[in-house]
Amino acid sequence: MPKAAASDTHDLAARIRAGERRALAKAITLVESGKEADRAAGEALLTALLPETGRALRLGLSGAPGVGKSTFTESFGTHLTGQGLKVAVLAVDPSSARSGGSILGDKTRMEKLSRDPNAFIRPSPSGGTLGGVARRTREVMLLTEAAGYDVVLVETVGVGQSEIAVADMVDMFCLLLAPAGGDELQGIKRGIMELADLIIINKADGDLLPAARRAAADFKGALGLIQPKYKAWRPEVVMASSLEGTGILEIWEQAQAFRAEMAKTEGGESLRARQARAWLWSEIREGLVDALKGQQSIEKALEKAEKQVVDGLELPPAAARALLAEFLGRAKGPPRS
Ligand SMILES: Nc1nc2c(ncn2[C@@H]2O[C@H](COP(=O)(O)OP(=O)(O)OP(=O)(O)O)[C@@H](O)[C@H]2O)c(=O)[nH]1
Ligand SMILES: [Mg+2]
Repeated sequence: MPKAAASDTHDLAARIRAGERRALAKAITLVESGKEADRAAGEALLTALLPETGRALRLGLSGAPGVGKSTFTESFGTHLTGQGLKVAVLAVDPSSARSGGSILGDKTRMEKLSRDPNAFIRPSPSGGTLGGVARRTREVMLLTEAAGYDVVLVETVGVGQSEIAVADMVDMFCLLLAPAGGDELQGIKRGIMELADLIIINKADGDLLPAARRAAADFKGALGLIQPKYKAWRPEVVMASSLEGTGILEIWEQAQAFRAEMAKTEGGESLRARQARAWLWSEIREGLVDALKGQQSIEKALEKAEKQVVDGLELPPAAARALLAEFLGRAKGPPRS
């Protein structure tokens, strides 16, 4: 690295460690940038900050549109800053459907938190692949940790793959549900319930309270049928009202109990180790796919394979195997002398 760039990195890292918001925002812009030079600078910065990362409690929050994620974040986040904690809120949303309106919506739903000096809210960059958005969110999470944030809340809309990506990068994954039981319960995919370390039935207030109680009982029953993710942790169902602030304390207690329990698991892989491993593999997968798509010599073969499988002339596994063999053969290049 050139000397000037190295000293820039050094300065920026120092300002981030000091908790300077502007420095943090600048660093985030760097890691989110698509430019090669910025990417290199962002990586150098993250490497410099690595010793200061990993201390926050990383919480994932997922739920269907309108279930109350932003309202919950406002309520939960202000509870935490009220205790003197610093809270960062990040979003993973690869759909890019998050329009300007929705971000404005968040601003009004998180009115107090967005003005709180101990809170830092960062909407997800729109567009890009899930892998790309998730990578940036991981890096942004590390930056906020280095800047001294105690709790990082990673929010994702509960549709599809983004939940798995978020569950992979956080310590505790919370699923937010609206009061409903029976039929609705069937609509929640089992795989998503299996990811949950805590289920929160939001909107447990007013007319919705009886339905929330029924939903809580239904989900407790459903959880009993699921293979637990960890030996040491049994997911609970908690009722909450983000509007009235009920249940918030209990959820925070659950999060702390989870953290304490996970810290004791001897012999087992730590949460941080698991997250680092998951990140490595996600980078390997993304990198391979990017390299494959980026190789011009293989473009024709890719097109042909797609057509063959779409037309039902070839089995996808066979086509994929042939493509990979060709790709890996070329990637190896001519034998070195
Ligand atoms: N009664 C009641 N309504 C709530 C509660 N939490 C949220 N709401 C309402 O539910 C609606 C959606 O809330 P949001 O916080 O925007 O939901 P969201 O999950 O962030 O929605 P998206 O960002 O669009 O996915 C709003 O009208 C809220 O006022 C609650 O605890 N009780
Ligand atoms: Mg929202």
